[in-house]
Amino acid sequence: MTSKNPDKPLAFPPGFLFGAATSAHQVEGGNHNQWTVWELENAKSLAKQAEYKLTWLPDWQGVKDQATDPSNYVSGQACDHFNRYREDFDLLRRMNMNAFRFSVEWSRIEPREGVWDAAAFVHYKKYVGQLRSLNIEPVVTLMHWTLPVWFAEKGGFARRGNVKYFVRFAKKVFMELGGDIKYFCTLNEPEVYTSKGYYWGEWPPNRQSRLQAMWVYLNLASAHNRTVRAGRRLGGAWLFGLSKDCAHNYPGDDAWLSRLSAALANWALDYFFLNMVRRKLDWLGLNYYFSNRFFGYRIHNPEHPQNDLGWTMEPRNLQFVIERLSRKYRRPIMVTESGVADRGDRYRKWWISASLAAIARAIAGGARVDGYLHWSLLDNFEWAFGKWPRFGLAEVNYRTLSRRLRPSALWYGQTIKKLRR
Ligand code: IFM
Repeated sequence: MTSKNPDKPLAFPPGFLFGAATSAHQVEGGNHNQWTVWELENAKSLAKQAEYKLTWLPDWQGVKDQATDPSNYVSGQACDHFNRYREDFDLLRRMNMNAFRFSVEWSRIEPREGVWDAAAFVHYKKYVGQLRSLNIEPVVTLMHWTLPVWFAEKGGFARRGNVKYFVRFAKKVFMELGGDIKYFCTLNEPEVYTSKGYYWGEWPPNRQSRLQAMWVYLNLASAHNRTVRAGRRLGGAWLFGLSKDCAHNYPGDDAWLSRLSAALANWALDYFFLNMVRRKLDWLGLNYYFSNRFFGYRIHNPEHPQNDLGWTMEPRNLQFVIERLSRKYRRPIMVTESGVADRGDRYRKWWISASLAAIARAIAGGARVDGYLHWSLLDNFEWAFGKWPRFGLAEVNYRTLSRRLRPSALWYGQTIKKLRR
């Protein structure tokens, strides 16, 4: 599936979705869920830990003041996107985008068990309506890591019996909002959610148990499958997928151990989960940020530039991940996230341009790719790192809440204009 002519001008199929992505908790502001509770409990210690854990970052001096300030770790009003979404959708329009991925916040919709908040649905209906009026295709995520407090207190996804609550929430969303939606994304990055919260113990609920992590992972697969089944029974013409974080794992040499390690990484990190849900996928969402080059069982990446979070950037390898997943699962792929933490906007244009070229090569080689949704539309609350990492096409001033499209965003907008058919 490799392109025969890598120098061909970029070509994308008619209707290809060029857009951006966000998640509710990271941008909306004013939420009350298990993450907001955790942030308030941990802000001081995260700020303190930054003083010794983050000093190795490429731009530590530039981010130090924010990273050592406890208020950085509290999402609070975030970008106030909940109230300013019209202004933000205008940014999409200015960038000539035709798609936008966002999540609906379960804790707003069902703040107490079995109690539905009509006002939350009114809000999301207007929100989706506004996108439609701008001819922007909504891609709706149901679970982007935040949970209502009552659900977390019941044990969240660590209990199989709790999956039914998620399915009930999803059905409610299908019935209330489904009339205007084509693409539903059930889960965002189940592996990151599980490993950070239950294996490494770094995120809520701070568990470190292999057994529990495995159980949560299996329950998430079940949640996806049951949600899609429920959605299909309702009879809407929806297309269901999920967003899986997948890296390009590759051997750095010909040694059998390097090859085996890369293959095992693909299996353990991607196929194990995807094989459980493959029958219930109309499309596969791919979140791409990383490459892992194996020498033996160790990862040693080439000397490429690093983004502000210290992540090595190799956007062109997106092609190989698309080709691998496309060969294995034979589903349309949608790049539901890909981006860089880059407060100086030094790398973003290069990242986007290399990513689009990678996608075009994968398409030319026979893969079906339906969209590229850049992470992220706005600077936002980057979980346990707080607000200092800047992923936005639009820079957000957290004091005044004003937005400004970065130069890379203006370039991306012009590029979309040329590429859209
Ligand atoms: O901000 C996150 C997002 O919530 C999930 N995918 C990765 C992004 C960058 O870390």
